[in-house]
Formats: sequence, structure tokens, C-alpha cells
Amino acid sequence: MQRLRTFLDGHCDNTAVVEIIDGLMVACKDIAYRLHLGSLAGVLGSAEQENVQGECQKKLDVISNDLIKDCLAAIPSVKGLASEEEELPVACNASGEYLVLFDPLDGSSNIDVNVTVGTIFSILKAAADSDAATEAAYLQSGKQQVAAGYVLYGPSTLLVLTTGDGVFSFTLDPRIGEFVLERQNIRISETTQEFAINMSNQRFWLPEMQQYVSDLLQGEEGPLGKRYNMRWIASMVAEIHRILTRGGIFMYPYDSRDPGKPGKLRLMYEGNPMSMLVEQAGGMASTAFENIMTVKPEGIHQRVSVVMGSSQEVETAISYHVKN
Ligand code: AHM
Ligand code: MG
Repeated sequence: MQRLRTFLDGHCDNTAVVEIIDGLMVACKDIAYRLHLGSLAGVLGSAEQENVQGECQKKLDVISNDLIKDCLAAIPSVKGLASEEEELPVACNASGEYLVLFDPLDGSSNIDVNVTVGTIFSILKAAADSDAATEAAYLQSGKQQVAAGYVLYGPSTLLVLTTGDGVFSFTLDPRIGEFVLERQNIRISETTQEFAINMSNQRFWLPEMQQYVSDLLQGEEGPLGKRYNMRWIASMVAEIHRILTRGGIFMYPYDSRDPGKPGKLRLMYEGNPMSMLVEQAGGMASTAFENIMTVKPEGIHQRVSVVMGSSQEVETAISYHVKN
């Protein structure tokens, strides 16, 4: 049995990044505890307020955000943080060298129905002269990430992370309150027969994406020549975890519902960290037009189109967009 801290000390020579990941897990263990208590902790339901994106916040969105913020602010190497639930970034320690971006509780529409949710995080190196209270300090492409990961709160609580040298997963052992190493050097299968997309948005997609999904649905009788299965949990952490376990393709593509917003998911809190994990596991992550991690961010809450997972299937999806 290898504990997270022991693993990180041996695997990553960046002690500041080790401190940040280790420290962040204090808040994530607290979130896991509250989620597992469910209604007994009085944390279910709406907080009756909206976040910066105009979305209704759940009580646990707010609680998780506060727990992670407090935890990160106490880590000396954290210079600043940005959260999906906060309009503006927050400066932490002037001498810190790293910026942490996070979605405190992704998939939170699932909280009240007792389905898997997760925390997603991304760590960037701060420029020496940057002001961590301003957005400009955080506007780095995904390729600049030094680490990324998620904590999945499901039947068991798991941490999946990369520091740029493979993907590793850890299970929270509630008997000792520690994450212990579960899987090493996780690889995503190159091919798949499983896709995940919210089909109710079909009419809003680009014609290229409509054609690709229509061909997936035709199964072995269509041009792709194989039968596909579909999953949609409405929780990106759960979908990406499934793909890291048995392959698949996950898509939240461009749609025309909200002109000016290319898709629903956020580049800095969801697209980039999940792309780093997927690429480190041998998969691909694209907007359908370019690598997600090369998108130059213009705002911390920017949206992005997402097509990621098994490399051959992502290439097939991209090929529909190139052709037309
Ligand atoms: P959130 O950050 O507000 O929870 O939204 C992100 C989530 C993803 O986890 C998931 O893939 C998607 O929203 C589900 O969207 P939909 O409600 O359209 O199914
Ligand atoms: Mg989210």
C-alpha cells in the first residue's frame, strides 16, 4: 500500500506542486465526507443564488468552493486561485509561485439524486511579475499546466492525477483517511464502441457533428461499421473516469443555443485539466478543430467545445469537421 504523499515525494521533484496537491486533498476529503452524509449533513438543495455564469448554485457548490479556497490560501506556494464559482480570481500568497484553477463540484445537478460528482483542478506556474488578483495572470494555454487532476466522489472517492509524467489513481481509504495508490500509468484504449453526448442538444450542433453522431447511431450498418453503446451521466468527472477505465469518446460540442459561447464546458476548469489527463493517458482532446490545450484563453470563465477520449475515435470525429 502506497500513500499519496509517499508516492508524490518519489514521483514528482517539484516540492511546491506536491504540497499543493497534498494540501488540496484536505478539502476534498472534507467534501467527500459531507457528500457521503447527504441529507444528514443538511447540505443538499439549492443555495438560492446564482454564480458568475448565471447558473443556480447548490449549497454544496458554495461549501466546496469555500473549503478549497481556505485550504489553498493556507499553502505558501499558492500565489492565487480562480474558481468556476467565483467571478474574479483571488490573490493568496505574494511569495507563491503557482496558480490553482478549479471547479469545486462538477456535475452538481447530480448531488440531489445521489449520483457521482467531482472536483477538477489545474495548476499553472505564475509569471514572476504577475498580479494574481487579475485575470491576465491566469490566461495561459493548457499546454502550460504543470499538473491536473480530479477527485471523483462516487461509491468510493478517487483521486486521478498527472504531474506531466503519466496518469495515476488513488482510492481514499476511509479507515485511515488517506488516499492510497490504485492504478499506475493508466492508458486509454485507442479504439472504442462507446460514446457520451447529451443527445437532447442534437438540433443545436454543427451539421458535421450531427452527421458523425448519426453515423454512430447507424451501428454496423453505417459507414463506421460497428455497433456503439451510449452513456450520459451528466457528470464530466464520471464520464472521463469511465473513459480512463475502459475507453470511449466524450463530447460536449459547439452548439447554437448560446451564440458567442462555444459549448457549455469551461476551458480553464474542465477542458484543460481533463485534456491533460486524457493526453497523458494516450488519448486525444480536441475542440473538433484544434487541440483544446492550444486554445489561447481570453477570459478565465471562457467556454470551449470538447471532444475527447480514445484517440482513433476522436480522430474520426475530427475528420468529419475537416472534410466539410
Ligand atoms: P457544472 O460545472 O455546472 O456542473 O456543469 C458541467 C457539467 C458536466 O459535468 C457535464 O458533462 C455537463 O455539465 C452536463 O450537462 P447537461 O446538463 O447538458 O447534461
Ligand atoms: Mg463544472
